[in-house]
Amino acid sequence: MTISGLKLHYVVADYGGFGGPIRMLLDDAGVDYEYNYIPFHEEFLTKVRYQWVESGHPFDCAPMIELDGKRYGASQPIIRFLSKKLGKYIPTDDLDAEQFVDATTDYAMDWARTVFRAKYVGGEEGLEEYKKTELDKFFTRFNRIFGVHEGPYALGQEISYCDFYVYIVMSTGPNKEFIDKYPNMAALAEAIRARPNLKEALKHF
Ligand SMILES: N[C@@H](CCC(=O)N[C@@H](CS)C(=O)NCC(=O)O)C(=O)O
Repeated sequence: MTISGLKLHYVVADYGGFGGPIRMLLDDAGVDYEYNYIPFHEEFLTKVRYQWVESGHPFDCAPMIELDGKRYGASQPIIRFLSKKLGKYIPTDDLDAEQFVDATTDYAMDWARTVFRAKYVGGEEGLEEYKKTELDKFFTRFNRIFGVHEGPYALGQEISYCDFYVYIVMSTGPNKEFIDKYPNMAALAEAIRARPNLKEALKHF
């Protein structure tokens, strides 16, 4: 199925955060969409989220998408919904593989929250502490997860939506300079960087 007239609302100007994987997937699939960047503190927290709720959308966090006159909330549910619509990026006839993709994404969100907290709450000190106590734990975990199937992607030769989450989190903050120390992560980075439709997106990392 093709997708047209999609609007994505999110609070980070580029490809970071929980909206980034959705953007990468849409770019990769060659889907045209409108990206509505909403400055978080100035507009989203003070105004926009209340407008959404007042107009009947019960999920007051970003990202949110609008498609065919309807609104859908939450990063992972949105990306699964889009993958199913596209018939790509999610296994359709293999529940075990689907669970693997889902679990990989869930663990990537744990990693994302940890690194975001270190960066935005802990500042320089938080990042130093993160590098000492958490960075290797997460990289080692993901290097193991990506060793299950014969890569470069989590499921092997075929890309799935979890690869976008993992690529973004491993490129965030201090993580980026450590990618090459973990061979399966380096292979994922190389494969993602070689995808022609991602050229523009990758300029932001
Ligand atoms: N479960 C949601 C949560 C997303 C989320 O926390 N978004 C942040 C912006 S990155 C937000 O809207 N925060 C406002 C709040 O937590 O009240 C998802 O995964 O999309």
